[in-house]
Amino acid sequence: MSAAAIDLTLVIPLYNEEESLPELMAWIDRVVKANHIGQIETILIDDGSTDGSWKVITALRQTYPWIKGIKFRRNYGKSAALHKGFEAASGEIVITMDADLQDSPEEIPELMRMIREEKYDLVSGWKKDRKDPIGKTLPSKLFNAVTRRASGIKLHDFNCGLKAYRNEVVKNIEVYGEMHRYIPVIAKWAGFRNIGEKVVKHQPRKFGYSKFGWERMLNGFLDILSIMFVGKFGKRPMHLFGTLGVLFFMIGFGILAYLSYLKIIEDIIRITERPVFFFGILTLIIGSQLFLTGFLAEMISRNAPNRNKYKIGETLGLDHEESTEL
Ligand SMILES: Nc1nc2c(ncn2[C@@H]2O[C@H](COP(=O)(O)OP(=O)(O)O)[C@@H](O)[C@H]2O)c(=O)[nH]1
Ligand SMILES: [Mg+2]
Repeated sequence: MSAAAIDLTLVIPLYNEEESLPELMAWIDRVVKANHIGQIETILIDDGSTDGSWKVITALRQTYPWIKGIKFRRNYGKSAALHKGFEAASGEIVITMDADLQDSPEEIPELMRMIREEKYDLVSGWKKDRKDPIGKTLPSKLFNAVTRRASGIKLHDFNCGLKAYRNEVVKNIEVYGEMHRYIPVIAKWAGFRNIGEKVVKHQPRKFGYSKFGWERMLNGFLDILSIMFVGKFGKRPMHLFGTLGVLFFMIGFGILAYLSYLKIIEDIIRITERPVFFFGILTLIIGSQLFLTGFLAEMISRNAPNRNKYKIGETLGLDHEESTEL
């Protein structure tokens, strides 16, 4: 690698963290020097802070030339900030961390070693001894259990802000909405299956206040449905909707055929007063709707610009276009 190449990119999304930033940058600087980490860049993404965070960042850049910044005009959320940071990151290894001093920069050297030597695509931090109120840790336990089941990835702490990646990984995943919680799941769907975990130290929040509460958590639950759906059926929606549609249609058809038989052959009247009559009609309609939905989704996905873009890790003697579709 040439002398100018960047060894490490730190991506730090933040929202109203003016008090923490000077201390965090000084801490990073100490760790980088003490461990001979080499060339670094730190991309601070100020997500529409209403305090003096951006001013602090601008001032800190005078002391630490390795600081880079992106400022959003308004608050878009942590996922959007990570996405922009990932896009800009040019380091061989990319590490994300929170700006609030709860994640310790001391973990950086070991995380880098795990990516380089143990060849992980992604290493996720695990705040085993988490220094947060029970109102946060309990929902988080539940969330992690659900995500573990749904994704089949054996991580204890999916949403840890401290994570390390090979550069290629961050260029091939797309996070939006509240999907930063599921980055290991998104990475797995993108073909990066070598996912590791490291127990990391966690500090109680020193300045400011936590910005993540219940409402953000709820949106997160819907996002995993999208991820699982897009990952599994994004390129073949008819397999899901069509199957369900046919199933429902057959149930409805069966019920109505039976009722018709009773009416015509056995001459039983008042079949329309039976609850099962309405159930039959309902499932028949739902079935055909699902089928049509699948059909439309199939038509759309066939015509979408990314219909034939797949993730290509490597080619010989050929260029290939990078695709970042989910
Ligand atoms: N970009 C961005 N970062 C945020 C936002 N809310 C919180 N953060 C950052 O995400 C990290 C974790 O947030 P925090 O409030 O400490 O959540 P907690 O650790 O789960 O209590 C911190 O660095 C915050 O500054 C947001 O809306 N946008
Ligand atoms: Mg925090």
